[in-house]
Amino acid sequence: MNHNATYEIFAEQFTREGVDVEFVKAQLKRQQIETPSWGYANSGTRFKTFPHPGAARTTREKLDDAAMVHKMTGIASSVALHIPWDKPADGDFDAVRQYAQAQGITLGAINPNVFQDEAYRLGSLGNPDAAVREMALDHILECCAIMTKTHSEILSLWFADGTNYAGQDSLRGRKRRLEENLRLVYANLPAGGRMFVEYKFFEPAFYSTDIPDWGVAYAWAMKLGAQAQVLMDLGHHAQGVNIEQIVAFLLDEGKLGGFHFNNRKYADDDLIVGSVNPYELFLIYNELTGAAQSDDEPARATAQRVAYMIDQSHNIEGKIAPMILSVLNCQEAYAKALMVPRAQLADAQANGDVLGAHELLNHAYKADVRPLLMRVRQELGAPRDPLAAYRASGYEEKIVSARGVAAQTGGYQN
Ligand code: RM4
Ligand code: MN
Ligand code: MN
Repeated sequence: MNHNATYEIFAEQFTREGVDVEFVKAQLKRQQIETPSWGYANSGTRFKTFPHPGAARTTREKLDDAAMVHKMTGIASSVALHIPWDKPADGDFDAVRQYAQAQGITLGAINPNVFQDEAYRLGSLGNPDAAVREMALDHILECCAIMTKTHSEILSLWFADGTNYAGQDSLRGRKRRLEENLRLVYANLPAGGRMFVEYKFFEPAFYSTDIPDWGVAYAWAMKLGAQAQVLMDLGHHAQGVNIEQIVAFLLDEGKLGGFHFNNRKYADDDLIVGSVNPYELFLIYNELTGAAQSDDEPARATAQRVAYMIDQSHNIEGKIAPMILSVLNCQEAYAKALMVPRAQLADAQANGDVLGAHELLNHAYKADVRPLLMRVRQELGAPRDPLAAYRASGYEEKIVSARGVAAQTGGYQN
């Protein structure tokens, strides 16, 4: 059966069930997923980084690869930068922005790096040494200035800060130092800029982490002000945590800023989003879509401003193909969330119909949305099968011969 016929059957079936298929399609065409510049370079685990032939070595190469992901998917038009990994030798960020623009993409969130310098052994903004705190603060303020040049709206803050042993440092002292400095960062945000506070329950600190969970990030965001919001990285929770419930809470409080999408089985695994638990990804999108379609403020407006970003570290699966697949998995989860019959679900919930409500949700989850997504891509001018199109494009062969294989040791490579 050809693609058009499959789509017609899909549209007919779900229209009969009450789904506004044209609306679903229009929403899908507006979806945006930001990819991370560092996902195109070699990165791995602390044990070994397996170099991928053709992996990007420079920011321009990362932007070229991100542009390719956008060309294949049609919905990944921006790239997050990590500073200093993406700092040009001449400091000319205007040129970086123009280069991105020429490739058909834009620059997104700015991620300061306050965890790889020797000085940060005991932390950055929470370090017991005032000189190190100042050094970290200066770097983040430099990132605020970079945001203006890159036309970035978002400053994404993640801190490796914490302690490894009980008694190593004062827990309250660390909290106070961090708070004092976060206030200074907030005060220096460029006009219209948003500051995201990311949490992570452990690693690299193993006894205590200064921003261990969403509650602490939420407390800072509340204390700092309206431009501060929480960044949720899907790999930064303990096993079994109900992530979609955190999403719902933060949306309702107007404090969910954005996501770092990835998937995990055990810890901060940084695997392809949707690869381990696609149902969880659907349930997250279900909360976001439900809020965006509701009349509840600030949940509605907050959901509509959420920044969807990928934060993954591909060690053995290549770079560009797994990034394309990650974007596609987000697209599929969103499509299914858009298929949830909101009014019927609300009725079932109000009537205490436990299983009926559950079935309504799962009926959407189980829908085969592939014909719909092929149609959406076609209308966006992207290939119907992005992974197949990428493999057939010759791009991988081109970058392998142009860039070669870089020798690696461990961790993230600049
Ligand atoms: C952290 C966190 C940050 C990311 C670094 C590289 O675990 O997820 O967002 O920038 O890794
Ligand atoms: Mn992250
Ligand atoms: Mn992480």
